[in-house]
Amino acid sequence: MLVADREGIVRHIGRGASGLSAAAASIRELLTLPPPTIRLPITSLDFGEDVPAGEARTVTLVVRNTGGKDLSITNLESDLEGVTFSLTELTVAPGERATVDITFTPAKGGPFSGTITISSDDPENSSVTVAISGTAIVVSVNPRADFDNDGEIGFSDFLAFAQAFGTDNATFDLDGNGLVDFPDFLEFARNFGKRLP
Ligand SMILES: [Ca+2]
Ligand SMILES: [Ca+2]
Repeated sequence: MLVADREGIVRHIGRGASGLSAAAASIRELLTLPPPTIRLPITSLDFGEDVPAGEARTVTLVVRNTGGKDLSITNLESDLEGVTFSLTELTVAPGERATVDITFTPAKGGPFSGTITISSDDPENSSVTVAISGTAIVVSVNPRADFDNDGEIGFSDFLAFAQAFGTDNATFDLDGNGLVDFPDFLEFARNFGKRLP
């Protein structure tokens, strides 16, 4: 009695009754689909060195199933406060991959790091981790560019600025050189779209 797998590798050689049951066991083993296997192409995610504090940034995590049965991901969580996931439960078919968007909103400036823990029904790796890191920056806003004082440097401010362009109106002369000119426009443009803290 000889049992070989699909690649032709001999899995069992035996004779007699005891050899038969051993052969049956090795055939059963070959016919059984391998369990789900979680694979992460990368084990660390970088959010970048320029995440504005208070603003959300999203990176994408790829999860593969290299096993023979459906992989059930039962939870994703992070020890870093402010991390959210596009989904925390999903099923990945054998040989397939899935993506999860991971969003982080830093509360303040400075480097940050943490860990994402993924729980699944992979019998060998029921819990795998991904390191996350990055640096948040505090974007400075010039409050003087909010000409109409509504808390936001927006289009209404731009209209007011455009009207004052070329004059000596001190309110719009952001660099204080005595004229509302192009450097003031550059400073205004840098602040455009931002809100005052
Ligand atoms: Ca405004
Ligand atoms: Ca000026």
